[in-house]
Amino acid sequence: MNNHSETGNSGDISAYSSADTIPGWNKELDLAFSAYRGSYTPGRVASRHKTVCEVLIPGAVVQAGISGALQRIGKQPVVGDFVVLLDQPELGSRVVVNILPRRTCFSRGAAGDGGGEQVIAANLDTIFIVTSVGKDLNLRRLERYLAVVYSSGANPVILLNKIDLADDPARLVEKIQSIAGNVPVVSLSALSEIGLDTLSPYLKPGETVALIGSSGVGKSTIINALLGEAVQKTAGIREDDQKGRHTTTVRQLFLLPNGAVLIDNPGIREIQLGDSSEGLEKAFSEIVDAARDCKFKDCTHRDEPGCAVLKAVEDGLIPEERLDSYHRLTEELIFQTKKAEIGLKRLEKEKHREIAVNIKKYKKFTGKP
Ligand SMILES: Nc1nc2c(ncn2[C@@H]2O[C@H](COP(=O)(O)OP(=O)(O)OP(=O)(O)O)[C@@H](O)[C@H]2O)c(=O)[nH]1
Ligand SMILES: [Mg+2]
Ligand SMILES: [Zn+2]
Repeated sequence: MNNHSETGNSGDISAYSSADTIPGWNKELDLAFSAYRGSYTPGRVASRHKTVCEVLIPGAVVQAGISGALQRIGKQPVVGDFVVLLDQPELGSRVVVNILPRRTCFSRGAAGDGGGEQVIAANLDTIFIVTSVGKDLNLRRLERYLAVVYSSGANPVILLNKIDLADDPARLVEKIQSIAGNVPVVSLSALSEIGLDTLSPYLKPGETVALIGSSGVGKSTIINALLGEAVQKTAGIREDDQKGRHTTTVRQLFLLPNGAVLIDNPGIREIQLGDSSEGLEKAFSEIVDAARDCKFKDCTHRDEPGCAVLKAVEDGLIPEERLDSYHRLTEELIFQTKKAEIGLKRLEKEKHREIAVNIKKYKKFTGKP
């Protein structure tokens, strides 16, 4: 069915062409889509560019614009979204006219002082948080990732890549496990193809897995290894600082032969917490559990008498660095929330000003007082 492929030049397209359904499609989506008839078809966003999306439809990948109505209400289709397409054969084009309900939603706090969140991928079942042996391995950063991933609704799994470079990978896994709670930690080497099989429980047909992490940790190399072909470009680390070069620049969806979906992401420099209070609670569940026995309901676990968390630290049950981390991230979250509120207020003020100006213009135009 290769002749159905209409766009794209990347090596992954052929992988789609054998698909006769949309990977990840389920009964709920069927129900949501049943409201549409006639010239509407369902699809899944494979990659997103400024004004167009590449959309996976049964047996092909097509390009589609984004309807003006969607843009006006600020609804942005993202990679992984299941969408409703309107065929316009007379114009020879398709447009995304709606986004079907998202099962999970991975966002990050948007840059800039307006606060708010930016959804970057949708309908993910699992998120592989990828780190690698060497300088990238940082427990504090992993805690932050865990909080953000938990708040997306997807299940986190931590991947320690490049174990071919480690003397004692088991010790590193143990170190990571100490902050990961029940989150699985998988060690592997994508380059030497060690440990790739351990990922199969997360790569079931119809399941969607996204890979996130710093640039250069090997996300694209893992995708290539799992697909068994070099669909994604990968690149060397600069010798001097071990920082990656941001080789992947576009977020993109790939299909495994068994029908599982992989999403490669550009490297993340620093992940903002955004609206992750629930995620933070999950990422620090041992602190939240201990806090149930604090004397005061609003205990901040800093210096209050009868604080069960401080007691657990004293008794060596919770490492002090964990509590420090929890405090730091909680403060950051409070700061982010305040910033977002200020941003919202300012937006509202601007809107009022705009309305007042429009009323003035209208009065001038009609001559009404
Ligand atoms: N030694 C070793 N090197 C690896 C391994 N996996 C990846 N690399 C190398 O690490 C470098 C970066 O890999 P990429 O896959 O491009 O990293 P990435 O995470 O996709 O980076 P961005 O696209 O920039 O976010 C490449 O030179 C890979 O060959 C591994 O298991 N062991
Ligand atoms: Mg990459
Ligand atoms: Zn306390």
